[in-house]
Amino acid sequence: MAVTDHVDLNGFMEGVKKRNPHQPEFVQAVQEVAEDIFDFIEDKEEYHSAQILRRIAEPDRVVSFRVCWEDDNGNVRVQRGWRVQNNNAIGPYKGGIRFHSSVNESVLKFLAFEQTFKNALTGLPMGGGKGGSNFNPKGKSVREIMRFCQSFMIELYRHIGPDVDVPAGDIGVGGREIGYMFGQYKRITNHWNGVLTGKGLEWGGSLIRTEATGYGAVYFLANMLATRDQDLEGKTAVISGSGNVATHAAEKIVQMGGKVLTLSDSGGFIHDPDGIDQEKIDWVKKHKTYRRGRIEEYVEAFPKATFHEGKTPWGVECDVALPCATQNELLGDDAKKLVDNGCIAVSEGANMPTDLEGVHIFKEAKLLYAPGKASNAGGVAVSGLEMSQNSERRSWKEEELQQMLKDIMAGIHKRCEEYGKQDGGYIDYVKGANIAGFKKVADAMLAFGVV
Ligand code: NDP
Ligand code: 2IT
Repeated sequence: MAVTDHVDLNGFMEGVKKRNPHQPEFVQAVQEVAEDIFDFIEDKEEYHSAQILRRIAEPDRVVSFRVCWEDDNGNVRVQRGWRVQNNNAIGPYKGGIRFHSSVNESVLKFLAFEQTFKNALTGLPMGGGKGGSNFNPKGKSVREIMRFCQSFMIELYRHIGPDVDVPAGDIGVGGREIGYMFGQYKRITNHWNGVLTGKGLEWGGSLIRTEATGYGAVYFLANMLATRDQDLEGKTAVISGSGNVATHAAEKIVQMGGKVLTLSDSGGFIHDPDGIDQEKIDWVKKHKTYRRGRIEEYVEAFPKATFHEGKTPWGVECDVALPCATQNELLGDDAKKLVDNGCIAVSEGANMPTDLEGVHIFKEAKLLYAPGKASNAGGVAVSGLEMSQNSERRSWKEEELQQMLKDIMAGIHKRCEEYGKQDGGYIDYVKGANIAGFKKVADAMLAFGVV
């Protein structure tokens, strides 16, 4: 008899907690997946006896390293860097790099675990990984950021490669940081290859990679609304964050006829009742990226807007909501507020922005609710297309890539529908995404035997 025959969901989670003490984000991500997978594998002995879920929830490896760099005053600074290689059953490890003071092993393990399912959902051959550092880019000069990126790559380069592990951007890591890291990788190895994605267009990057996560989250939202014969025309949207994902999600909402009411950062949120149109979005992009400003300064440029210090935007009445900042930024009470205020759909641009209580509230209210691993997969999908273009040594046209992104998001929606449709027609996107992602990785792992 298989060992796991004796283990129910609670027993499994007890083991995960015991093996991963002080890693609440990782435990949370595993719990959300395990809740669905235990139902799915109940009558599937092959997954039990091969201990597939237990193996996916144990990273292939976690590399942790010291990163020393010198600040502009000549002080030696010491940070910690990591690369979590969670699972490479269906392709090379793939996933972003995050630079933020909150980064630790738990956060990166949760992100690498989620990435494994997300990448499988795209239909492209990519395994799951994630990396980063507790380096805080806020207030650092561009030279300091460059020196940090170079020092980070001096260790990271030996763990990555175009057929091994392909990092990209995430919070605090955009085109500039990818440039510094790619330059250093090339300098150390003398190889020009597709080892990183999110590269500049002049040096191997793909068109629409920058926009892809935010645009994809809105395409996914439109796919969900279509199941209820609705679209975005005239809908009001509440968005959190003001970085890459948030600003491009806002842009696509506006293009599809919606009205964006809010954006935020770690200081609070701005509410613009007139709507944040393309001109205002362009202002935010410049302000946050190049001037590295704060969102509260929006109200000086656009005085009809208000700034709400230290608050998240979920109390603002809206039709649709897109959390696009960070994990656990939308809690149970926030989910209740959204439901009570008549919100009909939530599409996550961020990874695990909604806590478990919030997820359960959305599901009970039968909201159209897409977990990040489904709705924010557009970014990594176009990263996958960047890898293909690098291998082929050619660049595809913008129209081709736009169409591929739309098709990939529609494909993910279909896979979620296939595994998530409930009696009565409600689509449980969390369940659909978890099972579809799991099945693909699990079947590959079964083929490899006990490794
Ligand atoms: P950016 O660094 O461009 O922007 C991050 C935004 O989130 C900023 O507005 C930032 O505010 C805010 N933020 C970050 N941490 C916190 C926090 N602890 N509390 C409140 N606000 C916070 O990152 P991205 O837009 O790339 O990433 C946003 C989310 O999307 C993340 O969850 C990321 O994992 C996810 N994602 C990103 C993808 C990509 O392609 N870039 C792909 C798929 C998912 P502040 O300036 O104050 O720090
Ligand atoms: O969370 C994510 O999917 C990303 N940060 C993008 C990863 C990638 O490899 O493009």
